[in-house]
Amino acid sequence: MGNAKSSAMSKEILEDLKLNTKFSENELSQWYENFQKQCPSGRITPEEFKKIYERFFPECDTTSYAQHVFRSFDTNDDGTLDFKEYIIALHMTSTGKTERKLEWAFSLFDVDKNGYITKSEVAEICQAIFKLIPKEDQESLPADENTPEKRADKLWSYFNKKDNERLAEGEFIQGILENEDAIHLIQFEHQKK
Ligand SMILES: [Ca+2]
Ligand SMILES: [Ca+2]
Repeated sequence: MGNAKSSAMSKEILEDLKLNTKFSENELSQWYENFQKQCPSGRITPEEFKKIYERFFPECDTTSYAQHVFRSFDTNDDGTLDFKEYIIALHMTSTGKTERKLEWAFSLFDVDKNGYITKSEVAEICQAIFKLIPKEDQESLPADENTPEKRADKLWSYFNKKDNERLAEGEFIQGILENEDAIHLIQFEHQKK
């Protein structure tokens, strides 16, 4: 215990991550080292995860967004993030591939994890995203996007669904890809034009 060897990443996980992400063995080893340092237990709890978001958004209420992101990363539903879930998540959210990002966005919006997105789930995530937009930026948002409700309505309108219908993953991804304006509504970054 306590020596460098015992904290090395298992070969299995390493091979699996090399296969499933674009990261090199070197990158993965380095992240693993950092992960171990920041998180000696090897698992990130929802509370620790929330603190990471607080560091990035010190002036915003990150609670609900962090909870939703945590849920979308916790693929085995055990209430913690292990290194593999953490790296896969990092891969999905940092990759240049829009399609992978949208797959992740789908899981973010699918609050109850039943494989479909409803309008109320869209409204819930829009609420959480809106809390990450700094107050001064909120004021300069377009009139049809300057409340969480309006954003949810606008986003939902891109999918050509009735309010009581639901969206499958393919429909969600297609709807976002076909509407240039839709992608910024599922992100918290304020698009300056
Ligand atoms: Ca987990
Ligand atoms: Ca759902």
